[in-house]
Amino acid sequence: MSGYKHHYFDLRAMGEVSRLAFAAANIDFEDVRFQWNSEEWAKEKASGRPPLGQMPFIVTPEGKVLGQSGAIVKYICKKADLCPADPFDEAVADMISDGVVDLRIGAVKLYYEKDEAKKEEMTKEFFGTTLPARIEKFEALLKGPFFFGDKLTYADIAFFDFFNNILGKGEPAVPDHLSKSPKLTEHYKRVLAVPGIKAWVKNAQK
Ligand SMILES: N[C@@H](CCC(=O)N[C@@H](CS)C(=O)NCC(=O)O)C(=O)O
Repeated sequence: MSGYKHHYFDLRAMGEVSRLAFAAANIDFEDVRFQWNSEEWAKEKASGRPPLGQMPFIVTPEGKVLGQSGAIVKYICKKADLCPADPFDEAVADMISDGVVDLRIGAVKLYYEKDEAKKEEMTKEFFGTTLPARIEKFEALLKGPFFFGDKLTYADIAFFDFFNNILGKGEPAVPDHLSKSPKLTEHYKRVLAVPGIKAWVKNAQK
């Protein structure tokens, strides 16, 4: 074992992208899972160990602790050389990853909306306008085969996680939302074909 420990709820949600980064990087890790609203998590949180009081967080083999899914993904990808080499490209990779987080926040808001009429309106807006517009922008940024040419980076992992995990319920099939973009459909398939990712998606809890 590499000595890394990843902590998150026993769910495929915000902490799945950081699990996926470990898988893409071929770094094995202890997948520590807490039950939602459990006493174990309450105790862990009260201990002060999670740096921002949230999950996911990781503990490195040296005992260092890091939170925030985006920071964890980037750290693991730096370790495994899954980052663009050029500083501007790295900033673009951050832009893409943050652009995916915008979508993730939008999708999560729909899930938690209690007012049915409002939820319907928000759902229409998100899937009819926000998501297609962002897909078009992402397509324009794709150099191919990955966002930064031949090299898989954390931008590809973040993008894939949103479509596979958040919209596609962790199933390997290309989600319908990408059907109007042959380039991004191809990109989804390429990321899924990365051996560590393929194995993770196949075995991940559905
Ligand atoms: N921006 C953070 C959000 C983390 C977050 O919201 N974590 C939630 C679960 S998805 C959490 O830890 N909730 C439990 C709590 O706050 O006690 C990230 O991307 O890691």
